[in-house]
Formats: sequence, C-alpha cells, structure tokens
Amino acid sequence: MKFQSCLLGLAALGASATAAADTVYSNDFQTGVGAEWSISTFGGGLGRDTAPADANRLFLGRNDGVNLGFTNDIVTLNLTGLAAHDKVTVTFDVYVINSWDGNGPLGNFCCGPDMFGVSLADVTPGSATGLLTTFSNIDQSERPEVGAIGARQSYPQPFPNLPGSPAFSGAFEVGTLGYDFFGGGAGDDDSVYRITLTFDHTASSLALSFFGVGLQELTDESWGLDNVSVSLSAPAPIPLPAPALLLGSALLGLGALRRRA
Ligand SMILES: [Ca+2]
Ligand SMILES: [Ca+2]
Ligand SMILES: [Ca+2]
Repeated sequence: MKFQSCLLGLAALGASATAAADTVYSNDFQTGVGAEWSISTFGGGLGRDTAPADANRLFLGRNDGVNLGFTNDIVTLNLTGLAAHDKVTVTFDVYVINSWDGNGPLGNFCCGPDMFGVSLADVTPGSATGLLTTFSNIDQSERPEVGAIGARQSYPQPFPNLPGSPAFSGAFEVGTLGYDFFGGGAGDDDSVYRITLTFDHTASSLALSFFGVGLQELTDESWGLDNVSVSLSAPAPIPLPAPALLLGSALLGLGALRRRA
C-alpha cells in the first residue's frame, strides 16, 4: 500500500509541472467597452460600432457616430493586478474595413502599405515584441489589374513579406460584415482575422496597444476590434531531476518494506 501511494504521489507531481493558461480578461463588446480601454489619438473617445450586415454584431471603435472603427489610431488595453505568470497570450478579431491595399506599391497595387500592428509594453527582453503586418481587401472584381490573387498583403507573415501573399490570406471571414466600398454589393469589401499572439511577460500590469499605420481617411480604410481575450501561463514548478525522483521512490519503497518486515 505504501509503495502504491508513493507512485500516485509521483504521478501527481508530474501533472503539476505542466503550466495551465488562465483567462483573465475577455470582451466581445456586446454590452460595453470598459475603463480598461483607452485611445491616445482620437479625442472623442471610445465607443461601440455595429457591423452593417448584423445589428447584433458590435465591436470596439470610436464614439464618432459612424460604424467604421479606427484609422491611424492607437488603442490600448490596460490590465493591472495580474497573478504571477511568465507568458501572456492574447487572442482577438481585427475587422479590416473597406479598401485596404495590402503591401501597396511594394506588392502589386497602389496606395499603401496599409498596416496594422500590436505592441506590448514590458515584454521580456529578447522575446517577441508584437505584430506588424498588412491586409488587403482588393480583389479582381473591383480592380481587374491585380488578377486572381488580388492586391498582395503581408499577412499571415509580418511586414515586409514582399511581394506578398494573395488578398485575404489567412482570413477568418471575408465579406461578412456588410461593407460595400466599391459599390458592387457587400461581400468582398471587408474581412476578419482571428489572431493569437504569445509574449514572454512577467509584470503585474499589462499595456497592450493595437494600431493602424499608413491608412487613408477613415471612410476609405479602417479597422475595429472584437472578441479580445487575454490569458496568463503561470510558471511551471521546477521539476526534481530524474535521479532524485528515482532515489526518493527507492528510499520510500525501502521504508515500506522495512515497516512490513
Ligand atoms: Ca462583438
Ligand atoms: Ca484604399
Ligand atoms: Ca491605402
């Protein structure tokens, strides 16, 4: 019996050495924004926008009365009082709205590059520090000169991925939001990308910034956020070296045998 309980104990120790991800924040913006969000570029502040295709699909944008999200803005999620952790994982949907031109003249089209990025303060030096990429909503139906691949974009690689990937590469949804920039009917003038990023990070507070760079006016190309969640991975317990485990089990087993004798 003693030897059996010793083995069970070792099995439990092995299981606890695997770090578990703990979701500490999530927001689908269906009921509100929250004071944890701030915008440093648009004086009017934050609000919620509605996708034209679905009145129940709300996302994070400006409180400017138009449902177009952001332009070359910096929007920051601030979290404090975080438990001990060594990694942060953020998952979010970015809504890419209207005539994003991807890599622009660095690819096969004009008017870009049109960039989106994420940066995190206080990352562990040497670890990944964020995301910078380009998106394209330009396809052949509205601009025949780009051919079947559309205007090239960097995503799913970071910028500069040149000349680039086809328009909509890696998209989670295409044409579902209901924007119609080119007047040919809704269906290909917007896209949604579901992105997950993991950073090395240990501080008890987190400042995660989302931003657009190089975009034309708000009514031409813009972006929004939805379904943002943040999880932490706690440091795994330091496992005992294998020889120490074996020695410990041998000693415990020996003790059980002695008590039996
Ligand atoms: Ca939503
Ligand atoms: Ca454009
Ligand atoms: Ca552009």
